[in-house]
Amino acid sequence: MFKQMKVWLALTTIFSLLALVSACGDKSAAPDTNAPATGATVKTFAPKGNEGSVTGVVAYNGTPAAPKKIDTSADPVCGTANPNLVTEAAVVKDGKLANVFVYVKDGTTADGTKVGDYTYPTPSAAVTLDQKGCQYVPHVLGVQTNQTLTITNSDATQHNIHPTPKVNPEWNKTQANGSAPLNEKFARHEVLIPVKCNQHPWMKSYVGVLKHPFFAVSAADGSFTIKGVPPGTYTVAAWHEGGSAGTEKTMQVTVPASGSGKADFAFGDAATASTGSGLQMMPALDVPMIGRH
Ligand SMILES: [Cu+2]
Repeated sequence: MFKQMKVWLALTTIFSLLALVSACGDKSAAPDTNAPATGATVKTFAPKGNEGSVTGVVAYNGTPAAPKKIDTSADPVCGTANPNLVTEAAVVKDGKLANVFVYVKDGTTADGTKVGDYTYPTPSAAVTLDQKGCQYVPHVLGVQTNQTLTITNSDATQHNIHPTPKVNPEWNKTQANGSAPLNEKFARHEVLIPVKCNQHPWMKSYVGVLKHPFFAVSAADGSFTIKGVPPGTYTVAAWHEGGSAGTEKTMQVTVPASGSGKADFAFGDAATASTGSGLQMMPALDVPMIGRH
């Protein structure tokens, strides 16, 4: 009698534990990569007035592949609108690289809060991605999670916008010439989402989706400024397209109160070589973006 009771108690305990484990499993599988780390106190980020910035220039060492002229004969409208359309895989001018997505990847603000443990208000202003001259303008852009991305068609032809994300839902939508803008959102952090056009195979764009507003894209002269960064020490990442998933380099940057932290990056052949041989200089880490999420 006693023995039976013991067995029953043991079984009950095992089943309770199993239930607990599976409940935890469900929780960790919840589809929200924006959630702060388990146990972290959720704080809403609010500027204190002593924010600074991360500034820098992205260089391109070596000679990039020359832009290729795009054959637009499949759609005469594109050839008329943009007869000199070229590829944008590496837009380099005077050794400086445009279209690099630079962002705060990780780090801790001066008050000891990890940047990922804050929640950030969603901006009410939309970011626009235009289709103009049968290319995406801009070529690289950033939005915050759930911020509206307005997609416009300035061309006299039809486009088909087709983001191919890994963690957000995939979709594609036809946008005829003259039709209303599309308003879309991405709910989850993802750096970066490739965007293509099913009508025009050369059209490419990349959308970085971050939960926070600390990102920028390098301009034609390679320069960028990430504004409104709270004082702290961060891992700043620079991402550039190429290969299957692009290349990302990172460096540590300290932003002083109301000041500026410097983050100069370099891509290209020579930059890759120096990354391999100059460990004592703590060069920017060259991390191939394989299996990122
Ligand atoms: Cu198109």
